[in-house]
Amino acid sequence: MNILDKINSPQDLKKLNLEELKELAQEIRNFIIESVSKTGGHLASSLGTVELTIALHYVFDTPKDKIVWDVGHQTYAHKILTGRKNLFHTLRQYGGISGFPRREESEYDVFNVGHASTAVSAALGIAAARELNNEDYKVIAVIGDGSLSGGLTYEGLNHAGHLGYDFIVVLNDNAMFISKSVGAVAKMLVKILTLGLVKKIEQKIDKFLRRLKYIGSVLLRVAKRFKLLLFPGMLFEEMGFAYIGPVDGHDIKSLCEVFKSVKHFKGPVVVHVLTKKGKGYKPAEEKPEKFHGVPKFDVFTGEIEKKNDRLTFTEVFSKTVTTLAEKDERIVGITAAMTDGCGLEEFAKKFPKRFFDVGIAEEHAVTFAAGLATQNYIPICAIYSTFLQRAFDQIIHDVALQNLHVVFVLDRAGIVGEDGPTHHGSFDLSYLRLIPNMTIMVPKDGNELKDMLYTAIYHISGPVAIRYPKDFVFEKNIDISEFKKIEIPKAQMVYEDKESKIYFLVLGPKVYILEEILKEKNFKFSIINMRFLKPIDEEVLKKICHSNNIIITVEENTVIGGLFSAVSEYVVKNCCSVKVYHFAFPDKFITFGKKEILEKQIGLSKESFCEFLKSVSEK
Ligand SMILES: Cc1ncc(C[n+]2csc(CCOP(=O)(O)OP(=O)(O)O)c2C)c(N)n1
Repeated sequence: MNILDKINSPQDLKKLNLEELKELAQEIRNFIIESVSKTGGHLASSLGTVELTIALHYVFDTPKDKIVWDVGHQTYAHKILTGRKNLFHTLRQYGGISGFPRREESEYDVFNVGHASTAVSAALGIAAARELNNEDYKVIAVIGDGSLSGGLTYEGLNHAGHLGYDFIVVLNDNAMFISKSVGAVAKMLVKILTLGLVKKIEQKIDKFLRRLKYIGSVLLRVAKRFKLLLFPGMLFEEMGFAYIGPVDGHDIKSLCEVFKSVKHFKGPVVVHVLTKKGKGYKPAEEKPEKFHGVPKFDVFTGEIEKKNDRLTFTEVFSKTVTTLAEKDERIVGITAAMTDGCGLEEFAKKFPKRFFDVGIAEEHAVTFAAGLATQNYIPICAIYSTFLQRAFDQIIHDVALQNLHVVFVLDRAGIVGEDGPTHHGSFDLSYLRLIPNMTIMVPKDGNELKDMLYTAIYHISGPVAIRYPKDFVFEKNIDISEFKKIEIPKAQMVYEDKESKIYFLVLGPKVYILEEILKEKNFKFSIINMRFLKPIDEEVLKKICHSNNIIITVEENTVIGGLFSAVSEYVVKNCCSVKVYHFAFPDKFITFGKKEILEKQIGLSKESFCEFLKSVSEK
């Protein structure tokens, strides 16, 4: 029997000696690699935190002591140690366990997460509740260096320093976000490790430790033993934190000793831990960005399952923006730590000066784009639908209010599948439609995306958004050298059946599912590709919104505030007597799992369309 077989909770962990803990780390690592190779998942970050997770659960008294993870993509070892080992093969699968911490899943999951930079604020809220209740437990926020590029983390650190509660922040520094890290703080973390700075810092230690009295002498002993630095200066000290580190994040002994000593520390403290992304699995160590979020792969060769060779919307955007930027120096590309995911890798290579990865800082990305737009640049702000939620006020206050020409490109709009509710792009049509001056376009395929980007850059003057799903485009090949202006806000009659009263008004690629139904089944209806949500094509609505017609809106967005709302508003405003039905996401958070399964579950599949058509045809 191996050690992992005997571990069902952190209590079992506490019975092990150091050698057994080391052995356990290896077993957990193998277990994660083996399992994720079959399910896909966030491998590299989770491999980097195996020893850190073991040490935290070994030293602290969880779940009484509370560990709050940032992003949550690095928590596989945490899941395995906290009673979910036997369910781990269901990771990210419909009905299985989530790829992120979820309070519904375990008492050890203290705070639900998926977006970055929330841990310090959430953990501080928990610490404040502890103080108000006169309770006694530890609160530990585990943040990545990536999280330090997001403003929310500083808001939390600043407040924590002010409150002065006992509060531990573990900074898991692997010198990477998804790909290489960006920003001044990231550079500072690297500098901390260089000798010149170390020397200066050491001179400050005495003064610092004198202030800490008894705890100071304990920390000094630990520091000497593990060759750690203790220094009060720099960023964290200014914010009211004590700092300890850097600690080797793969040395369980050091980690346990350091955590044992900070456990008794009074006030806020940062423990700086150095880890390697992908640790212990060579292919992931060598290509951590490829194994950040990875599909199935071959454990022995490290070969990642190939997607088929169809083009994705992301790839079409990537080629289009690069082609247009070749001819126009005003075009700049902006991303918030998602260069690859958003399709800006090639742009970054070709136009390094006109490319800006701002870190995990969506609010900054948008206001930064607004600043560029005031100086007649044309910023292409490429941010996933779910992450742009962060920058709602910046879109209103900094862009739309001044009617600035910023082009928002929202990838992953709609259901994303296995990452689940924190990552589905369910809301952008709603949160963008309510903003004055905004134009919103939704392409049904790659050619339309290409022409929409061209139209957004050259034929629209205020803020404009183009949104598309994580999916393949309909076409096999696309000629990216020719561009057509799309008339604003003209919808496209894809198929008209003059004998039918049924009109599908569609935003996005579901046009093709309806075309398939027309070809394969014996239903009669018309399909209109709306293209624009805002402004909406009132001409087309005027033509079809009258008695006896049946209008059905189709959109990959929550039912509140998108196309169904826009058409309903038109119908009420113009006193049209017409029936309007909708296919959209329900007003609920949608779980995780394969996209096809989720779309069936929420009634956005081919079968659901057919069932509906059958029911209205029978009437
Ligand atoms: C608000 C937000 N923007 C973007 C992302 C996408 N994202 C997931 S993990 C990650 C990198 C996080 O870096 P770090 O915390 O250092 O962890 P690492 O991946 O290096 O282990 C990013 C940008 C996100 N989760 N949340």
